Amino acid sequence: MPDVFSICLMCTVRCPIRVRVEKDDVRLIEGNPYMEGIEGSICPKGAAGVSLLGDVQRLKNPLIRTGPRGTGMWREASWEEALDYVVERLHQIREKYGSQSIALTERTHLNSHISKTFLRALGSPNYFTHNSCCKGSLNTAFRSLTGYTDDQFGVDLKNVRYLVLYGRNYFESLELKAVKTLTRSLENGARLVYIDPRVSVTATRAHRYLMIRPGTDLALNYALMHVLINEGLYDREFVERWVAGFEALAEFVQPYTPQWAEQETGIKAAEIAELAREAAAARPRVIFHYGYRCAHYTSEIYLRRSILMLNALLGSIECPGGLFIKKTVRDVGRSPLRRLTGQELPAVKIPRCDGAAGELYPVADPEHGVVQELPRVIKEEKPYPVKGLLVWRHDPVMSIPDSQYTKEAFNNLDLLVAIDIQFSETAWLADVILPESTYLERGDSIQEVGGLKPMLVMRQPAVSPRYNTRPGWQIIKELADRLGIGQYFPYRTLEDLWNYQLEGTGISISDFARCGYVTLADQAIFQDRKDGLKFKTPSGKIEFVSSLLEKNGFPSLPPYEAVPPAPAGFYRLMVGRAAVHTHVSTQNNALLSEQLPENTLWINSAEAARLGIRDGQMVEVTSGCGQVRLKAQVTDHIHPEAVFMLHGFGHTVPAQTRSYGRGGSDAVLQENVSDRVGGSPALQHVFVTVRPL
Ligand SMILES: Nc1nc2c(c(=O)[nH]1)N[C@H]1C(S)=C(S)[C@@H](COP(=O)(O)OP(=O)(O)OC[C@H]3O[C@@H](n4cnc5c(=O)[nH]c(N)nc54)[C@H](O)[C@@H]3O)O[C@H]1N2
Ligand SMILES: Nc1nc2c(c(=O)[nH]1)N[C@H]1C(S)=C(S)[C@@H](COP(=O)(O)OP(=O)(O)OC[C@H]3O[C@@H](n4cnc5c(=O)[nH]c(N)nc54)[C@H](O)[C@@H]3O)O[C@H]1N2
Ligand code: SF4
Ligand SMILES: [Mo]
Repeated sequence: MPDVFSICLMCTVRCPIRVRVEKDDVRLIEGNPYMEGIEGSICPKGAAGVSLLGDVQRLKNPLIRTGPRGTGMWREASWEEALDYVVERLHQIREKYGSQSIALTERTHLNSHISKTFLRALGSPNYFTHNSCCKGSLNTAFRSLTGYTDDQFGVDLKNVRYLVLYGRNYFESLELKAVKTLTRSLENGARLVYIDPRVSVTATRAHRYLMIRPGTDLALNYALMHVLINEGLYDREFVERWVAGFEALAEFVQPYTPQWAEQETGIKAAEIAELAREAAAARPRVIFHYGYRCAHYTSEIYLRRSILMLNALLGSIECPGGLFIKKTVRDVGRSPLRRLTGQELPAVKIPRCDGAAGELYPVADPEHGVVQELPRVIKEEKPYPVKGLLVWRHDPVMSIPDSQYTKEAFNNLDLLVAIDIQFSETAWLADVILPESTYLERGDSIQEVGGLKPMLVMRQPAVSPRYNTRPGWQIIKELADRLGIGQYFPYRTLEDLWNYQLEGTGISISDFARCGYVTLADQAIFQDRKDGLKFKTPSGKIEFVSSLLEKNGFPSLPPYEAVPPAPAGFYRLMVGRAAVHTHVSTQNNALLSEQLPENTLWINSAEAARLGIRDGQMVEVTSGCGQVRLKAQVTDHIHPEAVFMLHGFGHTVPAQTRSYGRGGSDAVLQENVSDRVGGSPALQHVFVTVRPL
């Protein structure tokens, strides 16, 4: 059986895999057995990748819409016709409204340097990724403190002794390597603290579980800092050398005693103090995990900053068992992979339409944009019209709060193009669908993986495309050729693309043959904590008082403000993920839909009894934006102020029969309200009522 080493794409974690192939068919997908930390393991979603290939409900040909949006009236078209159609419309839009009226949004992927180049070459600043909806405020928090983005940092779970997770539900919201490493560390005596208003699977693995009142983690953190500072438990040496603004923090946290935080969080003052002391005893091999999402309120930036500041106070930065700055190809003295974005491209002078790095979101990352602003821009045509939208591996209708609004906004587009592998909610509204080959049928740009030991990993096609589909990098190239910007895409084949990337690195395609990746260091690389740490802030230190924030008019340490309490009769809506599904994209997978066909509404037993709701009964959940119906899951394992549902269900595309109408969508209920500093939508800002049916 020939083996093909590649990279999984059933979610975005991109685990290295080995695909066992027989007669151009996939027999088995397993984790790459050679890769340290993976050793052959795969998660349920990764294994279910086999069912993508032969799925009769996948996209098989380019499609052009023939009826009103959303009615499912399509005709099949040849690639030539579909691409010509898109290009003709793009020309019309550019002529009428200017280049800036074309936007592209995608879930960042290995070919993002290609899509970015495409937009730049077209003359539009409006390139977006999903990032703001995932961890935009975390990104801003990192930049405000260290000058690095969150992507440039990692956590050393292998050597950690004390790990604190704020709703970072590792054992369900999976990263395979992390789960395996963490499991081993726990077996070897590491302690786990888990904080969540809901008992997730990770909570059941914790040594200390804290059922915190929803949205109050920041109060807990200020009290933890209070104890660490007032009891002199912090790492004085590290703080003196590497922190700017410690005195300001020390003064700032004085009112925030554990007794004060008990009122806010519902966690006993004594337990808060104990947590601080335990963590300090394990320093520097302590991680307060900065997570991805957790609370998602309008003040999220300050929660993320507080978590990072706790690590800095304990000196758990750039050391074994702590946070580390990811090392790149440059750190091992090699040239980085070439990217198309490295070419001389036309300068784009028009400001972004979403206000990232502008007036609306002065410190949000313009490299990713604030994608949840896009529906408003499209609908209101302010600051200018955006009339053409390309969506590549992204489903904004389900991944941006307030689906109804997003759908209405998309009605105002002259051209909506979806590049997907199946009918997403967004594709269903598109004018043209360009079907991409699945990750098992295509290769992509080589991935540079930063870490303690940097490496390069390759996605290679395992089998030939089953239908009339193409890789995304080819689709963009063909559009570019037709638009007269083909010179910025100097490749024809996958090998051309790989060779372009590898030029000057001293590595060749054949180096990937043995196991699909190339390691660039034998030993973990750390910077010198005594004198050699390289923070990219103006002070060269971790900035508790942040130049980035202050110069843009935002305070570094604003007084604590509680999240708005739920009005009587309302609940806070919390959301999260399950181990067997990826966001909004696997609910129609033939294997995974059997494992978990629908979501439920978790509701506290006492509240359910008050409302007359039985376990398993259908309920109606209503917010100011919309309404969904799903089954109740009555449980003691959730805080009485909140209800919870899994994200990703409640699909409305009839052609996707396994997910159609199953469960409810959180995005229908959520309001599109953002953290104006950090740039993320406050997904859990919304309150809902629940009624038995
Ligand atoms: N299986 C699977 N794994 C995935 C993904 C996937 O789709 N499926 N996606 C990947 C991606 S892109 C991401 S961003 C990560 C997400 O990884 P996580 O951030 O771990 O993911 P969520 O599942 O969103 O979990 C959020 C948790 O926060 C809790 N929570 C809600 N409100 C509060 C609060 O006020 N305080 C605290 N402390 N907790 C709160 C919720 O109850 C929930 O358990 O997962 C990654 N891994
Ligand atoms: N309401 C709400 N919104 C959220 C979240 C939430 O919990 N609730 N979570 C946020 C988070 S953490 C994240 S990371 C984002 C994720 O947001 P999205 O990126 O929108 O979600 P995904 O499910 O990862 O996939 C999006 C699309 O990619 C398509 N796709 C899968 N594989 C391929 C491929 O090989 N090629 C192409 N072209 N397309 C492919 C899928 O069919 C799907 O339509 O959503 C964010 N938005
Ligand atoms: S976590 Fe699972 S689905 Fe995600 S990349 Fe890894 S194996 Fe694939
Ligand atoms: Mo995410």
